[in-house]
Amino acid sequence: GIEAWYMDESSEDQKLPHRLKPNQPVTLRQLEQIGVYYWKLNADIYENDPELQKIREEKGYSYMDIITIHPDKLPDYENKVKMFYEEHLHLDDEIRYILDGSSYFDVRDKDDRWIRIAVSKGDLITLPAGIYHRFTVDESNYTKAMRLFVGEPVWKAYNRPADDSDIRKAYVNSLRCS
Ligand code: KMT
Ligand code: NI
Repeated sequence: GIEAWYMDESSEDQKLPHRLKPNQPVTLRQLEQIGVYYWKLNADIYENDPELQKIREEKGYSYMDIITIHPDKLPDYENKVKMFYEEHLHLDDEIRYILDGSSYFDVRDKDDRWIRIAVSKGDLITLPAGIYHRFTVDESNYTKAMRLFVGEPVWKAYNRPADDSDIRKAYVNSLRCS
């Protein structure tokens, strides 16, 4: 399963865990409250997995592709790693299924504190449209992930600040009644 924790404020290497001392864990329930959802699947059978198929049908995840984030596989690796780490939001949910390796998704909580979510093989995670977030590889420098999308993918990222956008307002509003 995934593990999540509140991050320290240090500007050291983004690939390090950045745990507080003592560690301040974040539960799945807390993640759900900010619209982050999680499934555990068997990544060894992703090419023909009825469980994945069921989720895709129920959620309408018609699109998928696979990205390998590794210095030898992804052109312009270090620049892309930096880019993924810019705080941003999207107009749609970000849905990622980790097929191999490990990495971190960071999301802002209701009080604007960073939560770090460690994902690895078999973790399917969804971040809601409008949430401020970022992504980084960890020290392993390797993640293979399936990117899922409802319909034709729109990858555009809106860097913070995007507080006046309708999607941000809708997301912030959704937090009040949950
Ligand atoms: C994103 O949205 O940050 C990415 O696509 C990065 C890699 S997906 C595990
Ligand atoms: Ni994103």
